[in-house]
Amino acid sequence: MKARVFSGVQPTGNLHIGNYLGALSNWVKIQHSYESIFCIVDLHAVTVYQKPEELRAKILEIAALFLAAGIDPKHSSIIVQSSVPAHSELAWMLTCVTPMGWLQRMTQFKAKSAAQETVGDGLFQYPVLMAADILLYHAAIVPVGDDQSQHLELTRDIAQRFNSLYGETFVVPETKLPGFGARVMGLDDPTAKMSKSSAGAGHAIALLDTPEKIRKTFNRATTDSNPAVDFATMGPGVENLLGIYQAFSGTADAAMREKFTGMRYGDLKKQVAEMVIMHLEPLQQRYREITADPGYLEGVLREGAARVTPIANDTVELVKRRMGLYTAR
Ligand code: AQP
Repeated sequence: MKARVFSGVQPTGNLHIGNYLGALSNWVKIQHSYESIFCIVDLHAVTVYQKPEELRAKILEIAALFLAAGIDPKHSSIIVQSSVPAHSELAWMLTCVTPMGWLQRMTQFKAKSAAQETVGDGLFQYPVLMAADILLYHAAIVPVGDDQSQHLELTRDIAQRFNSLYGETFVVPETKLPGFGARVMGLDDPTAKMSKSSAGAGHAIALLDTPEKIRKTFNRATTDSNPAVDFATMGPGVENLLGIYQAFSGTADAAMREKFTGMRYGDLKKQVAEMVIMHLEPLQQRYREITADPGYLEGVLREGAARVTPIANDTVELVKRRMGLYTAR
């Protein structure tokens, strides 16, 4: 039997090349080596307020982008988190075994709560729900970007704590970071990770941006005071641009040095922009085809939920029995 993989994306903001390189493109590469479940984590999205009609549209947009990126729905299950109630059920049980101190250490909570006027309890509990998402399917591998490493470590701690309290129940999952593109930085500020919720015009390249917009955004990207690429002294902005080129093209380190050493920044930006456009154009074409048939998309999500629900329900039953909760069976 193939090991199971689980990963997810929040239906918030516009999916960008950081999400693509850190998550989606790796899912596509590994999906056939595992039994794969890819999730649109809408319950995570509502940890901060979302306009209902926008959220609903975003869920379908992200599902279409999963397919456009190359997720094969015949092999991999694409699911919306809230359509499988067991995610919420298990999250509560795991909440009860998770010390608050563990959650207080989460850097993403600190960063996200600082930006909120009112901090909902859901934002604090977010990593427990994420642990439930993964542990529900006994996923062995979780392919994510580097920003999720701390949450994955917490998932492992929660699994181990539950197992030690109630007996061997959960698989303790491994984090799988991509070789290139684990942390794509903002183009306007290369000290901060590229993020969906950073609204600045020059910050991110969205997967559905037009070629003109992509060229313009790269053209404005922050570099450093050198006139041209110098691998020994380059700043984080240039490193980020080179990293994006390398991640999209798969160029080896030596070839990167040969190609880019001494290249003026204007030319570097053009090269990176064209490489990204070349990869995104077919994805955008597939996206247009997929969204032309909303019935197909809804069918994929229904089928995904139907495929994984028995696995999820079995886990909840097992956890209830382990904890001494009432089960009819
Ligand atoms: N900049 C990034 N570089 C590499 N990987 C990234 N990921 C996110 N940003 C980068 C990876 O994309 C997957 C989905 O992310 P998410 O939507 O679940 O959550 P996020 O990390 O909170 O994404 P954003 O873009 O920062 O969104 P907002 O601004 O809404 O919080 C994850 O595997 C993540 O590692």
